[in-house]
Amino acid sequence: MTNDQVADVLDQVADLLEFEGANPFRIRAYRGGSRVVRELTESVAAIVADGSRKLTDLPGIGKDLAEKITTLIETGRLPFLDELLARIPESVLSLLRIPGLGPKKAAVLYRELEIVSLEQLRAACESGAVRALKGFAAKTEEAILAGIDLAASANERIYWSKAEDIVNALLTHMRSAKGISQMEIAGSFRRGRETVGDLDLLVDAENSAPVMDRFAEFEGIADIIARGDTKMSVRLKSGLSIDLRVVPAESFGAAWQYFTGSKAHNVHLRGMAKKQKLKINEYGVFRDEKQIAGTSEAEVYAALGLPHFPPELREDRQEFQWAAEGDLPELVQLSDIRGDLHMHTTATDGKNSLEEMVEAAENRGLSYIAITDHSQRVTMAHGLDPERLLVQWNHIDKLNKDVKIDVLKGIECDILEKGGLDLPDDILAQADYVICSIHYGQNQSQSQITERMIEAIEHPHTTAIAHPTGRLIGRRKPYAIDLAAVISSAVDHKKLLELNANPARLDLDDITCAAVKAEGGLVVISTDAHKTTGLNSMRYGVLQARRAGLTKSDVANTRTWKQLRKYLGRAGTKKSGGKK
Ligand code: DGT
Ligand code: CA
Ligand code: CA
Ligand code: ZN
Repeated sequence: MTNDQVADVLDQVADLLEFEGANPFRIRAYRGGSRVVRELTESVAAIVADGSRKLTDLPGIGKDLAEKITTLIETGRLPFLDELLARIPESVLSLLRIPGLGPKKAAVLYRELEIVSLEQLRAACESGAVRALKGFAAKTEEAILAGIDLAASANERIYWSKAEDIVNALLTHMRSAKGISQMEIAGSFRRGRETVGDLDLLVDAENSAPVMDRFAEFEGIADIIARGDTKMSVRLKSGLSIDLRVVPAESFGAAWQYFTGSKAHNVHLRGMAKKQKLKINEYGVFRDEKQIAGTSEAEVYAALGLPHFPPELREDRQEFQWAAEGDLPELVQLSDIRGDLHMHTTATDGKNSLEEMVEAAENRGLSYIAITDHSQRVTMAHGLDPERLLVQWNHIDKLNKDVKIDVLKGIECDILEKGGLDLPDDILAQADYVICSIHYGQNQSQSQITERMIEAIEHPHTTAIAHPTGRLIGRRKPYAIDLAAVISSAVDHKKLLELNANPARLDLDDITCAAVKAEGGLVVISTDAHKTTGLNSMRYGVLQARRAGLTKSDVANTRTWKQLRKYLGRAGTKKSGGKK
């Protein structure tokens, strides 16, 4: 459990206590404890695990709090929190998190107006019932309404990978509907955005009624928001909405183009059409009133003299300029990927053994992988010290004699809080592949973090930087870091910057990957797999790379290991360097 996770639980307890009107000292103790844990530069779990140390030695952590934190870390649960949660209606919890409200005010609303949900709260604000309460004003109402919108939009978006599961189920479900000639997903999902707000399904059918009837039967629908002749919207129990549009064949391409977006791309397109005295909308491309294109997307773009843009590029970033120059990049594909250079085993926090990971990689057609378990500093993951690391490398040397793929001796070496790498140079010198990453001291200043990172990049044994910003999409902001400086240093020293393909990370993001390319650097797409199935995440990374406009040559691991090793200027060891 990370310090942030522990702190989040303590904050939640404080919120709930405050909601219940508990003793202010008690509330303050939890809030104080949360702050201490969050700002701690070492892992609180490590302190708990270390028998010679006591949590009560930390400032602001008393005996009661120390016990609670220990229980939480050792069992992953806090019974005291469960008790609080059992006493409070679940929907009230969403009220506590609204910016501008807070637990105290939420408690008043609950007591005085019996408000337990966001919908009730919105209605109460709009009716003026809230401002009539003591301690509330018209301004508070406004702030709460703004907060509701913010909270709603913050929770709405889901990871692309999650959306994909729903898309697959949806398409399977819809295939048995009567009279569907074509069916496609549009919107942000098709563009491969890292998160998806809602799904947009497009169907070509002459008769919309049977299509909509079938749509209404999709499993997990909570309510039907709207149903018209050609358009229908539903909301799933999970909160995700799906928009369905039924269009005729002669407009299918135009509609697919229009509803794929992005909006910015479409706006640009409309402007270009206007200049050519054409009109473009979801029904087609028109000269005067005559439709000149619409059945296929390619035809729609061609009517405007444009190439058939890959959906991932349709963000009105560089695609129109590329098209004008006749120089649309040929985007990297999953089948271009030859190796995966970041993964874990049971030696640290992975769930599968070295042999299992190797076999899984072979089954996926990879020709090389790097085993990169955590280094010693990452105590919670049971990180490797030099002795255990050398045992693993010895094991890899032996294994390499029996397997077809190249298994590289790697390490995910922690960049220490005070700067410097977590393992001695003479050990790192024996590695085929060294990725460095920051796990601790994420709250340091931008200059501190950037300095640590650049020092790691400059280290002669470093090959790549893993998840360079530390963000977790929708959950944890990137740490403060000067990415331009990091990119320029990586390019200067011929070091790779990772695009971590874990769908919750996708770190670096598309815009930063494009910046790496622009500076002449190489991105390495890695899964950071913690189990064999984690290797399947490569495609999320490839999708993100495509959004960045990366081609095969911009991605390090489309090369053979021999080519890449040469680029990196790394000596090949006899067993893992020389085969291919
Ligand atoms: P999302 O759902 O927030 O992840 O993002 P999108 O891009 O899927 O947005 P959505 O579902 O609101 O609309 C789907 C597409 O429909 C959008 O990408 C472009 C098109 N579209 C929607 N509204 C407009 C509009 O007002 N103007 C234009 N030109 N296109 C629009
Ligand atoms: Ca959408
Ligand atoms: Ca939509
Ligand atoms: Zn890792």
